[in-house]
Amino acid sequence: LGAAALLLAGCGTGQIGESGGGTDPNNKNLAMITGMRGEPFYVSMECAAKEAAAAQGYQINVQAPEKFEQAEQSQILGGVISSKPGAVIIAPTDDKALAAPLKQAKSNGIKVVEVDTALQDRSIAVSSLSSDNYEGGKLAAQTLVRLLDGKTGSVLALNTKAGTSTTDARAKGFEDEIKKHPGLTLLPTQYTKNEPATAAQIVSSTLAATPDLVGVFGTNLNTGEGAGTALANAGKSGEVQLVGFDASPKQVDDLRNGRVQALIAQDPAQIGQKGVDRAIAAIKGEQVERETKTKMISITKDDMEQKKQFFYKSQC
Ligand code: T6T
Repeated sequence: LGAAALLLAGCGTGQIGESGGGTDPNNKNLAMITGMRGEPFYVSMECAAKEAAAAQGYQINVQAPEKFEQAEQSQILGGVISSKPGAVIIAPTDDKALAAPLKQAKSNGIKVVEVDTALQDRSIAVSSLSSDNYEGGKLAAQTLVRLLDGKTGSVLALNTKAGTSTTDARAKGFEDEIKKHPGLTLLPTQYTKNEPATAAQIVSSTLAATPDLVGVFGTNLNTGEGAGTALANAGKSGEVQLVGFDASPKQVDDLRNGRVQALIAQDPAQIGQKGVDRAIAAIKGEQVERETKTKMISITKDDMEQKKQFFYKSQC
Protein backbone atom coordinates (compact mmCIF):
# COMPACT_ATOMS: atom_id res chain seq x y z
CA LEU A 1 0.00 0.00 0.00
CA GLY A 2 1.24 3.50 -0.77
CA ALA A 3 1.16 6.26 1.80
CA ALA A 4 -2.09 7.70 0.48
CA ALA A 5 -3.88 4.34 0.62
CA LEU A 6 -2.59 3.78 4.15
CA LEU A 7 -4.00 7.10 5.21
CA LEU A 8 -7.39 6.10 3.86
CA ALA A 9 -7.31 2.62 5.36
CA GLY A 10 -6.11 3.55 8.85
CA CYS A 11 -8.01 5.45 11.49
CA GLY A 12 -4.93 7.04 13.04
CA THR A 13 -3.53 10.52 13.22
CA GLY A 14 -2.62 10.63 9.54
CA GLN A 15 0.98 11.56 10.34
CA ILE A 16 3.63 9.77 8.36
CA GLY A 17 6.61 8.39 10.28
CA GLU A 18 10.17 8.69 9.01
CA SER A 19 11.42 5.52 7.39
CA GLY A 20 15.02 6.05 8.56
CA GLY A 21 18.10 4.60 6.85
CA GLY A 22 20.75 1.91 7.11
CA THR A 23 18.39 -1.06 6.80
CA ASP A 24 18.95 -3.74 4.17
CA PRO A 25 15.73 -3.61 2.09
CA ASN A 26 16.15 -7.33 1.29
CA ASN A 27 16.32 -8.45 4.93
CA LYS A 28 13.49 -11.02 5.31
CA ASN A 29 13.85 -11.60 9.05
CA LEU A 30 11.47 -10.08 11.56
CA ALA A 31 11.51 -10.30 15.34
CA MET A 32 8.46 -9.88 17.56
CA ILE A 33 8.70 -9.37 21.32
CA THR A 34 5.33 -9.34 23.06
CA GLY A 35 4.60 -8.33 26.65
CA MET A 36 4.09 -11.72 28.26
CA ARG A 37 4.42 -15.36 27.25
CA GLY A 38 1.28 -17.47 26.78
CA GLU A 39 -1.16 -14.65 27.59
CA PRO A 40 -4.21 -14.75 25.26
CA PHE A 41 -4.07 -11.10 24.17
CA TYR A 42 -0.49 -11.56 22.98
CA VAL A 43 -1.10 -15.10 21.70
CA SER A 44 -3.84 -13.73 19.41
CA MET A 45 -1.48 -10.99 18.24
CA GLU A 46 1.34 -13.48 17.63
CA CYS A 47 -0.83 -15.91 15.64
CA ALA A 48 -1.93 -13.16 13.24
CA ALA A 49 1.63 -11.83 12.95
CA LYS A 50 2.95 -15.27 12.02
CA GLU A 51 0.27 -15.68 9.34
CA ALA A 52 0.98 -12.23 7.89
CA ALA A 53 4.74 -12.83 7.82
CA ALA A 54 4.41 -16.27 6.18
CA ALA A 55 1.99 -14.92 3.57
CA GLN A 56 4.62 -12.36 2.50
CA GLY A 57 7.60 -14.72 2.57
CA TYR A 58 9.19 -13.39 5.79
CA GLN A 59 10.56 -15.30 8.78
CA ILE A 60 9.34 -14.13 12.17
CA ASN A 61 10.93 -15.06 15.49
CA VAL A 62 8.51 -14.43 18.39
CA GLN A 63 9.67 -14.19 22.01
CA ALA A 64 8.26 -12.81 25.25
CA PRO A 65 9.22 -12.47 28.90
CA GLU A 66 7.58 -14.87 31.32
CA LYS A 67 6.02 -11.97 33.22
CA PHE A 68 5.10 -8.47 32.07
CA GLU A 69 8.50 -7.14 33.17
CA GLN A 70 11.03 -4.86 31.56
CA ALA A 71 14.23 -6.56 32.86
CA GLU A 72 13.65 -9.87 31.06
CA GLN A 73 12.20 -8.09 28.04
CA SER A 74 15.32 -5.89 27.72
CA GLN A 75 17.48 -9.00 27.87
CA ILE A 76 15.48 -10.62 25.06
CA LEU A 77 15.80 -7.42 23.06
CA GLY A 78 19.59 -7.51 23.47
CA GLY A 79 19.68 -10.96 21.84
CA VAL A 80 17.35 -9.81 19.07
CA ILE A 81 19.59 -6.83 18.26
CA SER A 82 22.59 -9.16 17.85
CA SER A 83 20.61 -11.39 15.49
CA LYS A 84 20.17 -8.37 13.11
CA PRO A 85 16.54 -8.68 11.94
CA GLY A 86 15.22 -6.07 9.52
CA ALA A 87 12.64 -4.98 12.09
CA VAL A 88 11.57 -5.59 15.66
CA ILE A 89 7.87 -5.48 16.43
CA ILE A 90 7.60 -4.91 20.16
CA ALA A 91 5.13 -4.27 22.99
CA PRO A 92 7.40 -2.35 25.40
CA THR A 93 6.53 -3.28 28.99
CA ASP A 94 7.66 0.11 30.28
CA ASP A 95 7.19 3.45 28.53
CA LYS A 96 10.66 4.72 29.53
CA ALA A 97 12.95 1.80 30.45
CA LEU A 98 12.89 0.23 26.98
CA ALA A 99 13.85 3.48 25.24
CA ALA A 100 17.63 3.01 25.47
CA PRO A 101 17.82 -0.54 24.00
CA LEU A 102 15.28 0.34 21.32
CA LYS A 103 17.31 3.42 20.40
CA GLN A 104 20.27 1.08 20.00
CA ALA A 105 18.20 -1.19 17.72
CA LYS A 106 17.28 1.83 15.62
CA SER A 107 20.87 2.99 15.32
CA ASN A 108 21.84 -0.54 14.20
CA GLY A 109 19.44 -0.13 11.26
CA ILE A 110 16.63 -2.23 12.78
CA LYS A 111 13.18 -0.72 12.21
CA VAL A 112 11.15 -0.48 15.41
CA VAL A 113 7.38 -0.99 15.28
CA GLU A 114 5.39 -0.67 18.51
CA VAL A 115 2.37 -2.89 19.02
CA ASP A 116 -0.10 -2.36 21.90
CA THR A 117 2.10 -0.44 24.35
CA ALA A 118 4.39 2.44 23.34
CA LEU A 119 7.34 4.49 24.56
CA GLN A 120 6.93 8.07 25.70
CA ASP A 121 9.78 8.95 23.32
CA ARG A 122 8.09 8.99 19.92
CA SER A 123 11.31 9.44 17.94
CA ILE A 124 12.36 5.76 18.02
CA ALA A 125 9.55 3.71 16.44
CA VAL A 126 8.53 4.19 12.82
CA SER A 127 4.96 3.16 13.60
CA SER A 128 2.70 2.32 16.56
CA LEU A 129 -0.45 0.21 16.44
CA SER A 130 -2.83 -0.06 19.36
CA SER A 131 -6.36 0.41 20.60
CA ASP A 132 -7.25 3.98 21.55
CA ASN A 133 -6.74 3.15 25.18
CA TYR A 134 -7.90 6.49 26.58
CA GLU A 135 -11.16 6.06 24.65
CA GLY A 136 -11.29 2.46 25.91
CA GLY A 137 -11.21 3.70 29.50
CA LYS A 138 -14.02 6.13 28.71
CA LEU A 139 -16.00 3.34 27.06
CA ALA A 140 -15.54 1.21 30.19
CA ALA A 141 -16.90 4.04 32.36
CA GLN A 142 -19.85 4.63 30.03
CA THR A 143 -20.60 0.90 30.09
CA LEU A 144 -20.41 0.83 33.90
CA VAL A 145 -22.72 3.85 34.21
CA ARG A 146 -25.23 2.12 31.93
CA LEU A 147 -25.07 -1.08 33.99
CA LEU A 148 -25.51 0.88 37.24
CA ASP A 149 -28.73 2.34 35.86
CA GLY A 150 -28.83 5.28 38.30
CA LYS A 151 -27.35 3.47 41.31
CA THR A 152 -24.91 5.69 43.23
CA GLY A 153 -21.83 4.88 45.32
CA SER A 154 -18.08 4.31 45.09
CA VAL A 155 -16.17 3.05 42.07
CA LEU A 156 -12.68 1.53 41.91
CA ALA A 157 -10.23 1.30 38.98
CA LEU A 158 -7.44 -1.28 39.11
CA ASN A 159 -4.34 -0.43 37.07
CA THR A 160 -1.39 -2.80 36.49
CA LYS A 161 2.00 -1.05 36.88
CA ALA A 162 2.76 2.66 36.49
CA GLY A 163 4.59 3.15 33.20
CA THR A 164 2.38 0.76 31.21
CA SER A 165 1.20 3.14 28.48
CA THR A 166 -2.01 1.26 27.73
CA THR A 167 -3.44 0.72 31.20
CA ASP A 168 -2.33 4.22 32.32
CA ALA A 169 -4.37 5.67 29.44
CA ARG A 170 -7.37 3.43 30.23
CA ALA A 171 -7.34 4.44 33.90
CA LYS A 172 -7.20 8.14 32.89
CA GLY A 173 -10.05 7.82 30.39
CA PHE A 174 -12.13 5.99 33.00
CA GLU A 175 -11.43 8.65 35.61
CA ASP A 176 -12.30 11.56 33.29
CA GLU A 177 -15.59 9.95 32.34
CA ILE A 178 -16.64 8.88 35.86
CA LYS A 179 -16.00 12.44 37.11
CA LYS A 180 -18.91 13.59 34.93
CA HIS A 181 -21.28 11.65 37.23
CA PRO A 182 -21.80 13.37 40.59
CA GLY A 183 -23.48 10.29 42.10
CA LEU A 184 -20.30 8.26 41.72
CA THR A 185 -17.23 8.64 43.95
CA LEU A 186 -14.00 7.51 42.33
CA LEU A 187 -11.66 5.86 44.83
CA PRO A 188 -7.88 6.29 44.30
CA THR A 189 -6.66 3.99 41.52
CA GLN A 190 -4.79 0.96 42.84
CA TYR A 191 -1.94 -1.00 41.22
CA THR A 192 -2.00 -4.79 40.91
CA LYS A 193 1.49 -5.47 39.46
CA ASN A 194 -0.49 -7.31 36.77
CA GLU A 195 -1.06 -10.19 39.24
CA PRO A 196 -4.62 -11.58 39.56
CA ALA A 197 -3.96 -12.48 43.22
CA THR A 198 -3.00 -8.88 44.05
CA ALA A 199 -6.09 -7.60 42.23
CA ALA A 200 -8.23 -10.03 44.25
CA GLN A 201 -6.68 -8.88 47.56
CA ILE A 202 -7.26 -5.21 46.72
CA VAL A 203 -10.90 -5.82 45.81
CA SER A 204 -11.47 -7.86 49.01
CA SER A 205 -10.03 -5.13 51.22
CA THR A 206 -11.89 -2.40 49.32
CA LEU A 207 -15.17 -4.30 49.80
CA ALA A 208 -14.49 -4.46 53.55
CA ALA A 209 -13.57 -0.76 53.82
CA THR A 210 -16.14 0.66 51.39
CA PRO A 211 -19.66 -0.69 51.96
CA ASP A 212 -21.08 1.50 49.18
CA LEU A 213 -18.77 0.03 46.47
CA VAL A 214 -20.96 -0.33 43.36
CA GLY A 215 -18.48 -0.79 40.53
CA VAL A 216 -14.99 -2.01 39.64
CA PHE A 217 -13.01 -1.49 36.43
CA GLY A 218 -10.17 -3.96 35.76
CA THR A 219 -7.93 -2.21 33.20
CA ASN A 220 -6.65 -5.48 31.71
CA LEU A 221 -7.02 -9.25 31.62
CA ASN A 222 -5.24 -10.19 34.86
CA THR A 223 -6.72 -7.39 36.98
CA GLY A 224 -10.24 -8.16 35.73
CA GLU A 225 -9.82 -11.90 36.34
CA GLY A 226 -8.58 -11.26 39.90
CA ALA A 227 -11.37 -8.78 40.65
CA GLY A 228 -13.94 -11.33 39.43
CA THR A 229 -12.56 -13.96 41.81
CA ALA A 230 -12.72 -11.59 44.80
CA LEU A 231 -16.29 -10.50 44.07
CA ALA A 232 -17.39 -14.13 43.64
CA ASN A 233 -15.70 -15.16 46.91
CA ALA A 234 -17.53 -12.35 48.71
CA GLY A 235 -20.87 -13.35 47.13
CA LYS A 236 -21.00 -9.93 45.42
CA SER A 237 -20.99 -10.99 41.74
CA GLY A 238 -23.61 -8.95 39.91
CA GLU A 239 -24.26 -6.77 42.97
CA VAL A 240 -21.00 -4.87 42.46
CA GLN A 241 -20.77 -4.34 38.69
CA LEU A 242 -17.47 -5.43 37.17
CA VAL A 243 -16.26 -4.13 33.81
CA GLY A 244 -13.12 -5.84 32.51
CA PHE A 245 -10.78 -5.11 29.61
CA ASP A 246 -9.82 -7.82 27.09
CA ALA A 247 -11.61 -11.05 26.21
CA SER A 248 -9.54 -14.09 27.22
CA PRO A 249 -11.29 -17.50 27.31
CA LYS A 250 -11.53 -17.18 31.13
CA GLN A 251 -12.94 -13.65 30.93
CA VAL A 252 -15.52 -14.81 28.37
CA ASP A 253 -16.52 -17.67 30.72
CA ASP A 254 -16.79 -15.16 33.56
CA LEU A 255 -19.07 -12.99 31.43
CA ARG A 256 -21.23 -16.00 30.62
CA ASN A 257 -21.47 -17.12 34.26
CA GLY A 258 -22.16 -13.65 35.67
CA ARG A 259 -18.87 -12.98 37.46
CA VAL A 260 -18.22 -10.07 35.08
CA GLN A 261 -20.91 -7.81 33.60
CA ALA A 262 -19.04 -6.33 30.62
CA LEU A 263 -15.76 -6.59 28.75
CA ILE A 264 -14.02 -4.08 26.52
CA ALA A 265 -12.46 -6.29 23.86
CA GLN A 266 -9.54 -5.21 21.69
CA ASP A 267 -8.48 -6.55 18.30
CA PRO A 268 -5.03 -8.05 18.95
CA ALA A 269 -5.07 -9.97 15.65
CA GLN A 270 -5.43 -6.73 13.72
CA ILE A 271 -2.59 -5.20 15.74
CA GLY A 272 -0.31 -8.19 14.98
CA GLN A 273 -1.14 -8.34 11.30
CA LYS A 274 -0.74 -4.61 10.73
CA GLY A 275 2.42 -4.60 12.83
CA VAL A 276 4.00 -7.06 10.39
CA ASP A 277 2.75 -5.13 7.36
CA ARG A 278 4.25 -1.89 8.73
CA ALA A 279 7.55 -3.57 9.57
CA ILE A 280 7.89 -5.00 6.06
CA ALA A 281 7.01 -1.67 4.45
CA ALA A 282 9.55 0.16 6.64
CA ILE A 283 12.29 -2.38 5.80
CA LYS A 284 11.62 -1.73 2.11
CA GLY A 285 12.08 1.99 2.75
CA GLU A 286 8.42 2.90 2.26
CA GLN A 287 6.78 5.59 4.37
CA VAL A 288 4.37 4.24 6.96
CA GLU A 289 1.62 5.81 9.03
CA ARG A 290 3.13 6.84 12.39
CA GLU A 291 0.13 5.93 14.57
CA THR A 292 -2.86 3.68 13.92
CA LYS A 293 -5.73 2.94 16.27
CA THR A 294 -7.41 -0.44 15.98
CA LYS A 295 -10.93 -1.63 16.85
CA MET A 296 -12.35 -1.99 20.35
CA ILE A 297 -15.82 -3.00 21.46
CA SER A 298 -17.94 -3.25 24.62
CA ILE A 299 -19.47 -6.73 25.15
CA THR A 300 -22.15 -7.78 27.66
CA LYS A 301 -23.79 -11.14 28.31
CA ASP A 302 -26.78 -10.11 26.16
CA ASP A 303 -24.79 -9.53 23.00
CA MET A 304 -21.80 -11.84 23.51
CA GLU A 305 -22.92 -14.46 20.99
CA GLN A 306 -22.97 -11.83 18.21
CA LYS A 307 -19.48 -10.60 19.11
CA LYS A 308 -17.64 -13.93 19.22
CA GLN A 309 -15.10 -12.79 16.64
CA PHE A 310 -13.60 -10.52 19.32
CA PHE A 311 -12.79 -13.39 21.73
CA TYR A 312 -9.06 -14.06 22.15
CA LYS A 313 -7.21 -17.32 21.44
CA SER A 314 -5.05 -19.20 23.91
CA GLN A 315 -3.18 -20.94 21.08
CA CYS A 316 -2.77 -20.56 17.32
O1 T6T B 1 -4.63 -5.50 27.96
C1 T6T B 1 -3.61 -6.17 27.30
C2 T6T B 1 -2.66 -5.17 26.72
O2 T6T B 1 -3.36 -4.27 25.91
C3 T6T B 1 -1.98 -4.40 27.86
O3 T6T B 1 -1.03 -3.52 27.34
C4 T6T B 1 -1.32 -5.34 28.84
O4 T6T B 1 -2.25 -6.29 29.28
C5 T6T B 1 -2.88 -7.07 28.27
O5 T6T B 1 -1.90 -7.80 27.59
C6 T6T B 1 -3.81 -8.08 28.90
O6 T6T B 1 -3.16 -8.84 29.85
